[in-house]
Amino acid sequence: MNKRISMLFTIAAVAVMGATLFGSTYTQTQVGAQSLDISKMDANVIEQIHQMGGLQLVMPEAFAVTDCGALSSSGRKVVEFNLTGESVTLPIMGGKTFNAMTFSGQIPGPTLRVTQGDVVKMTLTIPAGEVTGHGNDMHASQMGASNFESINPGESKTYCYIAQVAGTFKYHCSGVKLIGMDQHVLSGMYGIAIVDPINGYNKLMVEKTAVSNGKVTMDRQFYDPDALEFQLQYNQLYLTPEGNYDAAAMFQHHNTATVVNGMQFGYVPNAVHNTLIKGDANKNIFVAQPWNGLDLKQYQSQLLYVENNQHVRLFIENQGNEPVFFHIVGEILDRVTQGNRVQAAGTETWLIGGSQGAIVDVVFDEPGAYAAVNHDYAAIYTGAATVFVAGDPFGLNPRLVAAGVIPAPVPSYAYALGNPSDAVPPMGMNSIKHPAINVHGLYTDEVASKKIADGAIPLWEVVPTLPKI
Ligand SMILES: [Cu+2]
Repeated sequence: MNKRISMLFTIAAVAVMGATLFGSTYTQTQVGAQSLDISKMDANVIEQIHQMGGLQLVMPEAFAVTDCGALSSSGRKVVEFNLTGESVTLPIMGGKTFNAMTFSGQIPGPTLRVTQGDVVKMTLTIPAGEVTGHGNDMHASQMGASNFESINPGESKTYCYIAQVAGTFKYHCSGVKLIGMDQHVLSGMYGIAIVDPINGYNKLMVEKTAVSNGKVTMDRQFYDPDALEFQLQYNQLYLTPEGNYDAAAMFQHHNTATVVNGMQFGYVPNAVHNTLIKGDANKNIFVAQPWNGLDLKQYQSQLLYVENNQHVRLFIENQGNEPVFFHIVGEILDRVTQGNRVQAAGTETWLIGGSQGAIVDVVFDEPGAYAAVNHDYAAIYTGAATVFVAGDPFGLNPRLVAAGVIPAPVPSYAYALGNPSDAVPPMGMNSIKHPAINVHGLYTDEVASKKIADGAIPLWEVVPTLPKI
């Protein structure tokens, strides 16, 4: 057994333990010290605030007080960002569904990508049949909270702002005048805005050592600012057995699931990898394969493929209530940036608090499978494990070429299978184009169809037609 396969089995062993925990204590406290007994809260006060119209009395302005007209003719590039607020039913691991709230039929919502200094013109539309009003709070903006008021079903409103600061920023539903904000966000109404630095990203320095004339010396490696990019958004689900939002569980930090881009274990090996590596779709190479099977279409788990010695940039956002201890098993984070300022270099783990973003740059030196985790064990075992595969660790190139799946050896399996659409952000000024994109995400079927129309590969249709290897 070679080293990399051995490592994958190590990950699998971790997953077995996770699955065991799942079965016994599905909902458990991650941060017990922060528990709050909702039964002791003064319900009259909350009701009183509700009766007063939420925060309207103290912040009486209308939704769109920003002057889109003046900003549109200010000489800045105007980027329109259109969202809808829609309640839909979506799957949860294990075959059940939950009552989700979404921006534009997907969790997370669409990613906005702009350059520092651009004007963002955000329009939120609530369809006439929607069950509740919604709002939108973009952390990339800097304006009074009254701009994020509620929009009623059948209405549409717009606000504008200048994206002044570079970085990764959350956006989220602000509920109905802040009432129900927790339910709306934790049911799926969140996304990110990536604001690229006006002068582009900096080149990446990775510290290595070398042996020269019998001495061990510093050997700094420099990488071009252009990078292969991914987005990873962490959150929790708090659900009743019927799939409804469970506020009492939220106040006690008793989460039902930890999700990355809306799904538990959404980026782990699937039946296709079993077939490729084991020759049998049902012989798992990773024990936790909850989104396995081509029949799951856009919900089937998919791996993240990168090349060795390639600059990889990760846009990470913690959308949830629990801290994220971002760590990649088998790697050191080469650089961590927030607001285009380097916060750390050569660090093992980076703490990302609630509603905080970070940009992590990393180079995967050796072929292998690497698990990016929230290094909170409760989070790992409830869904926060994401597997990157660098290079050709399974030695598939000769077999794929011989079978005619690919014409020549490839530097990553992305050339054969693509990378998952929900993990790939829109292109920016220093983005390396992914060789292919496959359809993957907590999407409605309508959104998945649109991804296919835009060129993403529906692997559930394509894989059965590929030559056997
Ligand atoms: Cu909402």
